[in-house]
Amino acid sequence: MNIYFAASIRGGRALAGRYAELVHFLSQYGHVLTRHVADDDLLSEEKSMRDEEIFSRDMAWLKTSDLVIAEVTQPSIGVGYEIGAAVDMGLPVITLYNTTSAGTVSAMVSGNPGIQLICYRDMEDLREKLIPVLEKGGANTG
Ligand code: 6IA
Repeated sequence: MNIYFAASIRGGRALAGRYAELVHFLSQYGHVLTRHVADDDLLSEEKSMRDEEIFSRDMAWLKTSDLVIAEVTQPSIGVGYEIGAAVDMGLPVITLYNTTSAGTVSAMVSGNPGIQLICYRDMEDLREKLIPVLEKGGANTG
């Protein structure tokens, strides 16, 4: 199973540690195409790629994915775009939101019946909620 993991990059890297935990966890269930979103050196590495190259590569990866998992606690325009594109492609989309954060989830995510939203307190809570979904390959989302 190809998993496209989406998480904030230019939207802010405050939760980069959580993204790394998630990539590690998700790798037990499939091939994570977007491991770089958990990379600490990402913002310096990013300078070597043109934005057009980043966009084309990510959209190509999205088309080959079986499941999209997006961490939406830290708002990010790129993540929102990827979620919208994935919904248009008919892919199952699971969004993850940490309830201990000060923010709120966009209504474009929480109000969309085609997107599954998992609210979690901590990594342990998230694992418990994600495992049954991942074992079904992301089926029956929404
Ligand atoms: O607006 P944001 O930058 O927060 O958007 C983040 C989302 O856009 C992520 O889910 C990524 O899939 C995608 N994205 C944004 N920048 C990059 C990027 N930079 N590489 C891949 N995907 C990106 C270069 C990193 C690299 C050379 C290691």
